[in-house]
Amino acid sequence: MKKKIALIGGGQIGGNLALLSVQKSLGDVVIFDIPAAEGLVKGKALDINQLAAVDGYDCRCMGSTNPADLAGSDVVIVTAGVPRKPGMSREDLLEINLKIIREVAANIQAQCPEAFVINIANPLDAMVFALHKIIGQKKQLVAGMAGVLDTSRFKCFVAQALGCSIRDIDALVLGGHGDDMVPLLRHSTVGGVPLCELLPKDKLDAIVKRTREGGAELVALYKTGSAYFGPAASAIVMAESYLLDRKRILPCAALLEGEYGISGYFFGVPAQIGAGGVEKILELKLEDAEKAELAKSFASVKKTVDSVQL
Ligand code: A3D
Repeated sequence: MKKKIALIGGGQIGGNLALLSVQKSLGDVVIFDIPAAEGLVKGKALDINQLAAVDGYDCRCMGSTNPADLAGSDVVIVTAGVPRKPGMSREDLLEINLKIIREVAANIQAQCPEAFVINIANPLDAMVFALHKIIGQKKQLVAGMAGVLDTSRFKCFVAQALGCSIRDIDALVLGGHGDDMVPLLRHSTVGGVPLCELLPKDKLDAIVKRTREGGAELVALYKTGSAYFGPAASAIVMAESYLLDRKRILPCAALLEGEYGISGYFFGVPAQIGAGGVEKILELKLEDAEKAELAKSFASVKKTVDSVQL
């Protein structure tokens, strides 16, 4: 039987999620949004169904504003919320997006409480925390997408600096989805060669800075919103690993219970995603300086999460 993918929020990222889900034959798609956006999501679904004939995709898309259409979903990807505008921090979205997330969580709880939920809405680490708390699912079934995108941005800048194929870069960005995320230079390699041997320190520092500010760079260019192609592709990799039981190790925001010395918070760590959801969290042996960077990132996440009133 075909799988069912619910996209809660049918805006910029939601539309791209729908397209990628159909193109990768992951399952049938429901793009769900508020009544004011009914035409938008019905239009996107119709447009994608018409495109399906061109390349012969077998998955179908529907646009809906009826929560009952979420029932039976295997995966839910949440983008419902407001994106940043130039000059805003992700934390500036907390109050407005928290209101939306409460409604989203209630719909998931009522319609598809067994689904694997991937959150993209910002501020990422606080919204995924709120979703998990309200829905009350087991921790394996909720994750936040940020690390795949942040790592992809890092790899993009390394490939540009070296003029090499992005495929040969192995890297990892951990921590919160904020300006103090932690690209792990010591663990990054290019074709097996340590990255730190290939670029001088000033170039590496510039890549780390640009990665940390990668979201803001796009907000400044787009002016009316934030990135959408990269975030959609990154969440689809997580959904695919769950639906196909790929057991890929992907950096994502998972609920920690003692790993990395953190308990009770979602935080970006390498996690194995398979049919059981977040099946395993991998712990890296970090040096003192890396631990200090991760602690700084966690302090920012904790501050935002602790201000969440549910
Ligand atoms: P946008 O194009 O505005 O789409 C958001 C959609 O959510 C709109 O169509 C809204 O109508 C819809 N929506 C609002 N309230 C509800 C509700 N209660 N139920 C269902 N749908 C609702 O934004 P976008 O797609 O560009 O971004 C979505 C979110 O992703 C924002 O919070 C961004 O900040 C965030 N984002 C995160 C990343 C990460 O890497 C984590 C990257 C880029 C954007």
